[in-house]
Amino acid sequence: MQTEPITMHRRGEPAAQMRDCHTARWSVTDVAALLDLPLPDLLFRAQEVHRQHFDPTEIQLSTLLSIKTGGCAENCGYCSQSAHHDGRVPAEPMLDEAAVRAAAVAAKEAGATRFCMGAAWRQVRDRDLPALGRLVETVVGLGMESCLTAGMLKPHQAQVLKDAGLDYYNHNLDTDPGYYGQVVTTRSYQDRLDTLATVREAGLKVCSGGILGMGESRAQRAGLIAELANLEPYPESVPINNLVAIPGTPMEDAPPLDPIEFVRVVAAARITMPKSRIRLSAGRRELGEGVQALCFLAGANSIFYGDKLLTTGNPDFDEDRQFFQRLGLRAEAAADS
Ligand code: SAM
Ligand code: DTB
Ligand code: SF4
Repeated sequence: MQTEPITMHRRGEPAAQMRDCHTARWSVTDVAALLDLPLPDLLFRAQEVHRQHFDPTEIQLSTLLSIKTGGCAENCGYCSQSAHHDGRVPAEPMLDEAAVRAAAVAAKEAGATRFCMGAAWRQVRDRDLPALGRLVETVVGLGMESCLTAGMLKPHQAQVLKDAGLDYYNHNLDTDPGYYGQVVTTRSYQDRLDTLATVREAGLKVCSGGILGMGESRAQRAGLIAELANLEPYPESVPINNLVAIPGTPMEDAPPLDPIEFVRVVAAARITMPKSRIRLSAGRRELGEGVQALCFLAGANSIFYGDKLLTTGNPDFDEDRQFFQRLGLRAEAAADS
């Protein structure tokens, strides 16, 4: 019996035009073709997909807290927390439970539904697990979704966090595999993929995205989106960061990305990962309100909410509430409200 190669078709589109690999759901060429579309066509396609799966007026709000700042052993070229860079922030001890609870309560009162905790570690150590578990329980006990980003994870560690009630683990692919070596050399792309697989196997939801504006090409931006979209299954949450060029880091002089290019990548993320929360993450201030509004039209439906990210600034609660009011957007309701 003659069998045809297994090729997944998107409705109404000849497979040959859309895919140059039989197993990948999105080839880099597919994604590059999206990025090359005239902007009105790209936004129209993104909006069609967005409206099939979401109310386009509803935005999910995540608040971020750095629970362990600075002193990181990795050399990520964009990061103020790497011990390798002149522009490093001072290393601080891990926050205690009371401080984390207070920040989470304030975030919940301001309307955030997810609380994300970040630690400047290359990897989680077993001796930190009990404290991390208690912080997760604190956040979950407040009726918020919990997210942690703390570097590489081993399977038994992912299981402890899952058992503590953790909902999401954030671990970004950051860029195209072929550009990764220009960004960080103390770990490999495969290390990142392995941790994402570990997170998935433990039954945690995956939050993974990247950074735009690190000097990568459009083809490499397409490569990042294809990598994320071809994860099986693709991440539930996709943060798209606009590089914050921090003085004293190797990327301090990176030329700002054309903001329209940022909008295009958001649209491509929406089209290729239709059911994900696509989050406007670092560097929103630098994008400005007009570009952020275009991103919401391109399918972004989540933000980091609160005046600080990990070490850099972000619009404050009031500023974003007023911005949403002007746009006719509303915050996702909390599960228990
Ligand atoms: N150490 C953990 C790790 O690397 O997975 C968690 C914290 S790390 C700061 C989380 C993410 O923040 C990075 O993967 C990167 O995508 C993003 N990020 C860090 N510094 C940034 C910057 N200056 N501009 C934009 N995004 C940044
Ligand atoms: C993500 O993708 N972006 C957030 C969160 N996940 C951990 C972090 C952004 C950090 C921006 C630079 C800083 O504040 O140091
Ligand atoms: Fe460390 Fe994460 Fe910063 Fe890299 S991005 S230097 S792993 S804190």
